[in-house]
Amino acid sequence: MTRRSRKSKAGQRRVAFRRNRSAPARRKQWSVPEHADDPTQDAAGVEAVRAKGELSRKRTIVDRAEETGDGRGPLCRGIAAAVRGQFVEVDDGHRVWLCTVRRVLRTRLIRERHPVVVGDEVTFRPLAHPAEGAPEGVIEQVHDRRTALHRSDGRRTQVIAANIDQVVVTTSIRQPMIKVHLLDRYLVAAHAGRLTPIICVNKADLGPREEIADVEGLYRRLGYAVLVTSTVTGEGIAELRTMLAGRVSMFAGQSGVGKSSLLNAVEPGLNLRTADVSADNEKGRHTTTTAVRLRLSNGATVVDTPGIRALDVAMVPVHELEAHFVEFVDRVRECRFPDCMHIHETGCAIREAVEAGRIARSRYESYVQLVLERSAPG
Ligand SMILES: Nc1nc2c(ncn2[C@@H]2O[C@H](COP(=O)(O)OP(=O)(O)O)[C@@H](O)[C@H]2O)c(=O)[nH]1
Ligand SMILES: [Mg+2]
Ligand SMILES: [Zn+2]
Repeated sequence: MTRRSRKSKAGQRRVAFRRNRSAPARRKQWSVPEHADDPTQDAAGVEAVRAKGELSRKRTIVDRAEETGDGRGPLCRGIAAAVRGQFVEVDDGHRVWLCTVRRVLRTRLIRERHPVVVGDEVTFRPLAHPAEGAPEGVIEQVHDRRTALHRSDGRRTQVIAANIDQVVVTTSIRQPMIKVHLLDRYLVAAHAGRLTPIICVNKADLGPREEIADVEGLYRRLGYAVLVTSTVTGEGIAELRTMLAGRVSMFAGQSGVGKSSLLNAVEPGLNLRTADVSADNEKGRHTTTTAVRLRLSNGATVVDTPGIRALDVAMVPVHELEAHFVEFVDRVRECRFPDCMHIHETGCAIREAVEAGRIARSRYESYVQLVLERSAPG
């Protein structure tokens, strides 16, 4: 095996995949022609099998349909687990490949900050398999995203993570202080991306209990799943673990609220880095610097993200904002004007509901903030 690994360093890029084959290949000319006379190739190549041992390693040669026939070797499928600068860590289900991105992909998607984001399904071409360190490759294709969480300032849209099922919008009440408007923006972004939000009120041990109950009550009444957790007392952790099982969940929320700590509590041994919140300014330091996708033992897949202070949701057209505030939806048709923006129009059913206490003022303010910043010049 070591001998063959060294060979791969010398540029024989197919060796890394051949070395696990049960029938030892003896041909010197690895690269051409592709599998034409190789009866074992089909079995090894048809499907992504996740079994243990010898067989499981073969699945790296994934899909015969993806052969390019250009003599450059097989293509593999994987999922972007982390994006670090120009490098993407691609998880093929067994190991992590360090990949660069084919330049044509980078230029084609010029409006996005990076053509590949965490959670993207990619097809990559294996390059080298060094004896030490991660195997290397080049991403040739990014597949269509099933879902995506976006942020946008109106000029540029950034995908925060792709192919996720639910967003765990995490907040504390104190240390740092809750930012309800940020929470509401996450809910809008989740709705717009067709993701299910779960609200997680963490640091329950710090109280104050009445405020926790207020937040919990408000969002439960709106129909959201709300968890109250503490990584100190263990409150709500089992419930959180259950809600993550079998799904792909992204943890979002401002820095220091305990996203990484929650994941560590859900899965002992994960050892994600966490930060102390400085008592002076109540701002968490950014220990999680890039989004990472991790698999947990209960079949959950989680994406830990660095905290962000502001979330622009300009990808949602201003007239569609009301549709993402669930308590507005049934009331807007009672507004006098059909194109009512619910800001200063007379006969506005939304504003009447706010005055009557049927819509929470904090929610209405979140909405107004989003509308006004959109109409602000510049
Ligand atoms: N009191 C209390 N502190 C917590 C809790 N969860 C996390 N912390 C602390 O809050 C700080 C920030 O946590 P971290 O997980 O890094 O937050 P992240 O930035 O959201 O990932 C760390 O010092 C944690 O020990 C909690 O439930 N209660
Ligand atoms: Mg973190
Ligand atoms: Zn109105």
